[in-house]
Amino acid sequence: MGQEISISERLRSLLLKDTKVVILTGAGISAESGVPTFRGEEGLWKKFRPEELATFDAFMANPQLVWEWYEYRRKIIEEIKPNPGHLALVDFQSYFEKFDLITQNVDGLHHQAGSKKIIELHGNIKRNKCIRCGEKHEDLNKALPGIPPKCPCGGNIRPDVVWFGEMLPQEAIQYAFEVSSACDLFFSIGTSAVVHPAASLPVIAKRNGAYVVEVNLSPTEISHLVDESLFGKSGEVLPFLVKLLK
Ligand code: BJW
Ligand code: ZN
Repeated sequence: MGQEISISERLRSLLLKDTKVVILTGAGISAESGVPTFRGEEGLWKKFRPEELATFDAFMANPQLVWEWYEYRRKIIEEIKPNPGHLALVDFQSYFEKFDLITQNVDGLHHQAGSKKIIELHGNIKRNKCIRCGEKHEDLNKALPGIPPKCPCGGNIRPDVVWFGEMLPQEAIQYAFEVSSACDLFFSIGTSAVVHPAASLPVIAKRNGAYVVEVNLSPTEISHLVDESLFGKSGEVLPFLVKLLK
């Protein structure tokens, strides 16, 4: 069993149906499902340097290596399931009348858990698109073989995710800023909060008067500004919070 979880009276008092809630999740929420995180001791990028793999320039320089890295990660994701942290957020969604779930994750596990209307800031690893004509390739049956596969137009196909230096999907990030600035209660869950613009969302929420709570194994870049840190596994802390919803 994990550590004992305790929360403030203030947070308890905010767990009401008409509280406007925004959730931001990161790789940590999927860690208990078996998805490696990016940073930290077990992070994916202990083995691979991000600038070698998660940029468009890296893909252009070594498309095979980058494609294979994503194939390796897709295989992991295919074999795993949402964990109690993802499932708790489904309960949150059905309890709170105003609720938004924003994720930096590309693994689709919130969707698989049953959450609705998920704002995916960094794309989705299961989708692909052509770097030349932009056509989306949801499945690769129509693609021509190769590593990476080719679009019928001749362009290389890449994962439909957001790499460093690339713009986030405009509608998604705009909506994320809007709801974060207008919420009462903001949770930053399982993210190191170092990658922008996602990492600005808790800051914006705080600046606009929201009560900001982080759920993480250890302190993060935003620990100094949040109202409350709940240290523990999200797969334990979030189900604990669900039990407090009336
Ligand atoms: C647990 C747990 C458990 C573990 N329970 N917790 C402002 C300032 C400085 C820089 C910038 C800025 N604005 C933009 C930038 C540049 C850049 C950036 O942010 N750089 C910083 C790193 C310095 N941002 C961008 O380039 C973004 N684009 C952009 O801004 O466009 C406009 C622009 C264009 C051109 C020029 C300038 C501006 C795009 C960012 C795209 C990020 N993409 C990635 C890869 C996606 C595809 C893929 O998956 O391969 O997204 S990077 C990677 O990091 C991935 C993640 O979504 C993202 C965040 O990581 P996350 O989720 O926080 O994971 P970790 O591993 O860091 O943390 C896990 C946490 O969980 C840890 O804290 C653990 O403790 C915890 N944990 N187990 C609870 N069981
Ligand atoms: Zn094409």
